[in-house]
Amino acid sequence: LEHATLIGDDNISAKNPWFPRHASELDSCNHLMTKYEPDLDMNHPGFADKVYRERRKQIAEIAFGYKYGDPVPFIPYTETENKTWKSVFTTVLDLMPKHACAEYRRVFKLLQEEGLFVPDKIPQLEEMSKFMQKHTGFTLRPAAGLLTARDFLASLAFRIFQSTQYIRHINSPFHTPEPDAIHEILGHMPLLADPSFAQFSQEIGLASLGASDKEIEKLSTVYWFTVEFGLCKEGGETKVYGAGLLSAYGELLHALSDKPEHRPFDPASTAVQTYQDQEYQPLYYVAESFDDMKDKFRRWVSSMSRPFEVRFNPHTGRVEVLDSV
Ligand code: TIH
Ligand code: FE2
Repeated sequence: LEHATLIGDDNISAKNPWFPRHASELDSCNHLMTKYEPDLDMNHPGFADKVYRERRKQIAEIAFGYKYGDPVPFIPYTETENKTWKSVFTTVLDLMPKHACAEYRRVFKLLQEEGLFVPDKIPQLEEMSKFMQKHTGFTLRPAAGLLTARDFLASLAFRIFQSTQYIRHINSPFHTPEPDAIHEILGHMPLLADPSFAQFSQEIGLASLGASDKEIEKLSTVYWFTVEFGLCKEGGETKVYGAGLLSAYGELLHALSDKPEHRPFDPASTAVQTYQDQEYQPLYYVAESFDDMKDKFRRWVSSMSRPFEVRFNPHTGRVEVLDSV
């Protein structure tokens, strides 16, 4: 790499594909996967609720209008939405001390001390963004729904997390088939404010830039089994760090029970494991620790076939592309 040359952002080609080189270019990385939206998914708890669907749409519109550099727009959440938050928040409060990993517990406490995590009020994304920025440099931009894996992972390379802003349906507070702000805030954000976990997240993002469709599929599968549904060891016990478990207590208890299978995290095999995303998982991967998970992930990523290397320059906020041939 010492003699590698820097590739400019012109001359887009197979060897030099387009991908965002700066966070401002994420303005064009907001393509949606619509299959789990309440308008289309008959199993969505809001499918038959016109008022809910209108509200969800109204909040999603805000994300479409968002541009890099804007503060995340303030949402005056309704009484119903705050009630939904309260039921999820209080169950997390109950279960977290025993079942969540130490890193999550540590940041959760900070969020309580700062008055961001309280039972009666959904925190605003802009306040959460500022909190995370202070700890790891991660910031938020609003997303209108479930994004394509390529667009979602690309943002992580810049330490940006694309977050939904609408709230799940009141009738189904403990599990939702699509991400919502409660999942993002309670599940993802505490760990994005942990330095080691933030690093891991950014590395998945960097590995995704300019990757082939097949590799994106593998990376998003690794993301699924770690960031979303990962378990880890802690002093002889198994704890939860996956956001999809931390925001859905039914699945959290299922994951830690003896019903599903537990396997040691191993990126090469985890990356090709099929999964389904509508019901509880039948299989979870257990990491030894965040450090061990990062080591294994790095070794596996270096075996991926990109004809260039990327690195994030924190001074300019740009991703630099190096010709590695
Ligand atoms: N099932 C999670 C919840 O109810 O909070 C949300 C999701 C996680 C991953 C995909 S959807
Ligand atoms: Fe998620």
